[in-house]
Amino acid sequence: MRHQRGMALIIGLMLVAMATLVAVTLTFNLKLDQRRAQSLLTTQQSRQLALAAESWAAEILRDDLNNSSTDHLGEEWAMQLPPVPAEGFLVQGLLEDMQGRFNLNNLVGPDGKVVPEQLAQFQRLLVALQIDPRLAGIMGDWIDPDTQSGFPDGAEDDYYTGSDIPYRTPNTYITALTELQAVQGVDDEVFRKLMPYVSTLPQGTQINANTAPPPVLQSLSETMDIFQAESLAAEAAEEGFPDLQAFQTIVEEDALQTLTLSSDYFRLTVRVTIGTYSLTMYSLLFRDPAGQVRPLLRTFGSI
Ligand SMILES: [Ca+2]
Ligand SMILES: [Ca+2]
Repeated sequence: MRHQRGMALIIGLMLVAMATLVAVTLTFNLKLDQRRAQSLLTTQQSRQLALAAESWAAEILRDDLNNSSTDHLGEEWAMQLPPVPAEGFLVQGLLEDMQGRFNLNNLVGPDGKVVPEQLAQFQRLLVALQIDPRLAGIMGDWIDPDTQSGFPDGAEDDYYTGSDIPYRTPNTYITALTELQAVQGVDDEVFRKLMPYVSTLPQGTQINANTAPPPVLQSLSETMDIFQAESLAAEAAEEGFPDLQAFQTIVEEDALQTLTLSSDYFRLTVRVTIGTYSLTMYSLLFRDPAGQVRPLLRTFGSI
C-alpha cells in the first residue's frame, strides 16, 4: 500500500514537472517571439532614424553650396554635432569630406595604366605615415586590369592564389575601403593607419586642399616637409584658402592640377542608439554642381 502511494506520488510529481516544463517552454517561446518582434522593430526604427539623419545631412550640404563656393573645416557641415537625445533614442552624426583624402582609384587612369605621378604621390603618403611604400605598386596591381605584376613592387594572382585561402585580384576600381584588408602587406596596423587618409571615389577626383590633413598635403610634393604641411593645414582650417596661391610656390604644376578648394563627395557616419541596441550607417554622399545630394553607397553595421 505504502509502495503504491509512493509510486502515485512520483507519477504525480512527474506530471507536475512535465506540465511545468510545457508551460515554461510556452512562455519562453512567447518571450522569444516578443523579443524577435521587438528587435525587428528596433532595427527598423534605427534604420529610419539613420535615413532621416541622411536627409538632414543632405540639406546641410545643399545649403552650404548656396552660401559658399569653397569647402573647408570651419563650415557648418564639418562640425561634429553633439548627440541628439530624443524619446528613447540617441542620434550622432558626422560629415567628412572624402576629397581631403588620397583617392586610391586615381592610381589607375581611364586607359587602365598605373599613373606614375599618382603612384609617386601615394608612395610619399605611405612614407609620411610610416608604412612600407611598396604598398603603392601593390595597390596599383590590385586595381589595374592586367595580371602582370608591377616592377619592382607588385602583386597579382600568382601571389594571392598562393595564400591559405586563395583568391584573385579584382583588377578593377575599389568601392569600399574594407577591401584593402585583402591586399598584400595590409595588416590591421597598416589598415588603421591608412584608413583616415585614403578614399575610394570614382577615378579622376581632385584633392581639396582646404580639408586635406597634413600627411596628404605633404604627399603633394617631394620637397614639402611635415611642418610646411601642418602650417598649410592650420591656415586652411581657419576659413579656407580662397585660391591656390599659397600652394603655387610649394607644389609643382602637375600636382597643382590635382588640387581643388571645394568638394563633391562627403561621407556621413550616423550612429543610432535605442536602449542597448546601436546601429552605425556610413553613407557616401555626392553633391552635384546644382546642389542636389544623393547617396552613392550605404553600409550598415550594428552592435
Ligand atoms: Ca562650402
Ligand atoms: Ca592587376
